[in-house]
Amino acid sequence: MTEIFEAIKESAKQIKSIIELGDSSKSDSSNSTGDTQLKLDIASDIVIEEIFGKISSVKQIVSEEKDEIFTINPEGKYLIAYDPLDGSSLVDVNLSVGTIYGIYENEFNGKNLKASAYIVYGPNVDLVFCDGTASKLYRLRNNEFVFLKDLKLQNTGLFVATGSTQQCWYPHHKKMVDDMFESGYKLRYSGGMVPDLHQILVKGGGLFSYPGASDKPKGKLRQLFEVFPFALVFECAGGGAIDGQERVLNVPTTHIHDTSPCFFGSLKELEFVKQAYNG
Ligand code: AFP
Repeated sequence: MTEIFEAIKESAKQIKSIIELGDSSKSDSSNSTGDTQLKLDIASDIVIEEIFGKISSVKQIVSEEKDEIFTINPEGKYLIAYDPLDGSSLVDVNLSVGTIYGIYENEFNGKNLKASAYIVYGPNVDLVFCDGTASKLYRLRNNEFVFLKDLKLQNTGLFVATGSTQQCWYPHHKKMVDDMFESGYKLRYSGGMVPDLHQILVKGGGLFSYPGASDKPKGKLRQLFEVFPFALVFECAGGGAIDGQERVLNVPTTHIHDTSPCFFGSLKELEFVKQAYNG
């Protein structure tokens, strides 16, 4: 796992440099789910593929930008699913973006997720690594990642990040969100899940939701590359992650690009979700 952590840190430094080069224009290709790729998406994907392609403990890698799984070392132990540059469309409006990793064993599914990590490229470059017991925050200083603290969620928080298109929300979801605002929660939503979730984790509490809705009944965020890695981070920080009913890491995966409705937050806020979604 140490060489994977080192590879994550090296990839982060190189992707930071790519973002600073500033070419956020569209490429003439699209990814496996039809999204138009930015040159940044492709360049970031190449960085990670090259770095992880040299690690003997890695058996397979799969990118959110691709449809095929690549075998690196058939004798390797770990399966890596990654989103090379989540929220890349926000670069040209100078908002924070991120990279997300899920580190699995045996199979790509929630039950086999052993560790996860994410990087936020913003005013600082922050890295959170979760080994399944603690979610540890590091910050890039003088080109080295320095440990800052273990992330700990309070039982409740102040912020809600409300994803998906509001006109498509189911009535019970809209009522839950309206009730939360009525009771004083503040909206914090940038459209980038990595900084939006990082804010709740660092500020110590709140709720991020990307629900199923009439336009996307299974939500938008992808299980392997986005939902499961953050679910582990939130659980290890003393919070949780559900799909509305159950622990999201228990949701079955049938295809590598499966999505899931997802709610990440402090325990009190997740109770609001369970009440709203379970009558
Ligand atoms: P892009 O990668 O296409 O910018 O989408 C970012 C994202 O996957 C995730 O980071 C956000 O939480 C979510 O989409 C925002 O989606 P909505 O714009 O539908 O709220």
